[in-house]
Amino acid sequence: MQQEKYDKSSWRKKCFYFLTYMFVLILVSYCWFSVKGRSIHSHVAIFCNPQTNTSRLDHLKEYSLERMMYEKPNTMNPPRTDVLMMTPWFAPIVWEGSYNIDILNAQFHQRNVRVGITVFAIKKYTVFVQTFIETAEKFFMVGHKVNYYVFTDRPNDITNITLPEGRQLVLLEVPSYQRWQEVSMRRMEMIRDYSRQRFINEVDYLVCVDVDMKFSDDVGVEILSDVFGTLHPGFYRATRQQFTYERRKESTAYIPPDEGDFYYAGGYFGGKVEEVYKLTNFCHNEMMTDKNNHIEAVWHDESYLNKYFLYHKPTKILSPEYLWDNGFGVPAVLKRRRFVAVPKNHNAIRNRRALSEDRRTTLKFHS
Ligand code: 5GW
Ligand code: MN
Repeated sequence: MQQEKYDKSSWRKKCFYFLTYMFVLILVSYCWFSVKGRSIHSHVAIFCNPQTNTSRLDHLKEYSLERMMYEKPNTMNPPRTDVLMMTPWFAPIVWEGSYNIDILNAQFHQRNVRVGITVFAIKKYTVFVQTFIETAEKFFMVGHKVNYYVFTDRPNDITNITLPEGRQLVLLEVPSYQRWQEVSMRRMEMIRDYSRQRFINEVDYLVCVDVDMKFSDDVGVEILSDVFGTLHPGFYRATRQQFTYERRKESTAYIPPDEGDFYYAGGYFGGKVEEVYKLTNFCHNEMMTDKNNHIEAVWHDESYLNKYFLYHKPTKILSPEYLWDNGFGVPAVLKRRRFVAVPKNHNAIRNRRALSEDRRTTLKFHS
């Protein structure tokens, strides 16, 4: 009996403990889940709460133009009807009369734009540097911040030119290649490498041009855009069939006869540093692929540039006003000659082997 009584109370006790245990367990797990659930909710709430939300849009710099006096643009009367001023992908083609430089200067001054201009002066081409910079000081990006980047194998041959505040000359010593084709083509690789290391930290835009040139009229911020190319003076009236694109399928620069918008000049392209990096990286890589396959595109770097622009459309195009050669005369559509080839004494400037492969002789033939 005693034993039975004892067992009964012990069973009750056990029951009590068990129920208490279960109650505590349910209570704890309820609290735990509800806290966890709440914390998930509060996590979401942080993102939705407009009070604690931050955005880049809260820190935008406000740009606004001053009051300006100029002729009203006329919707029904375009400034030029003799030339194409817009591509089918809505990139402007820059001709005299198509822009108002005062509006553009005001916009670019507010943004405190910095422009780098690259030229290569390898071997005897150092003779062109002085005229290039002296004329650029008169006409290129006047009033804006400019860095001249002169790539050369002969830094001692470049006479130091004193420049005003906000403009500087930077000499970049680079190797010279034996073949002139290689001298021309390796520009892509060097511009790419310096864009990564240096230009991206120093300038907003790059303008990459030939050095055997002089400025003879204004070249300003109207040329600037994400990525721009220039109509070759020998081909701006030409048909697709006349364009001297690379036509051998074996080359990466190959363009089929039923494709192509314009024939862009190898001696004048540019854009934001990031875009120039992408362009030069593409061209250099395609050149290296071809080199491994023992093929070189017919017009060297220019052929690869034309391939790039076919499938990566430029956001602005410069008319031949920006890259002229007086060997082509002075057509009526050309209201200004801003940047003109300096006639080369081919015997003195180029080596004898280069003569037989002269580029311009062929260009004249095609124009
Ligand atoms: C030398 C011989 C034949 C072709 C090019 C060169 C050469 C070109 C050179 O010895 N040194 C040199 O620095 N260059 C760079 O490549 C110059 O920046 C030059 O403006 C650019 C393209 O060569 P160009 O200007 O002779 O090409 P075209 O088509 O304007 O006559
Ligand atoms: Mn040239």
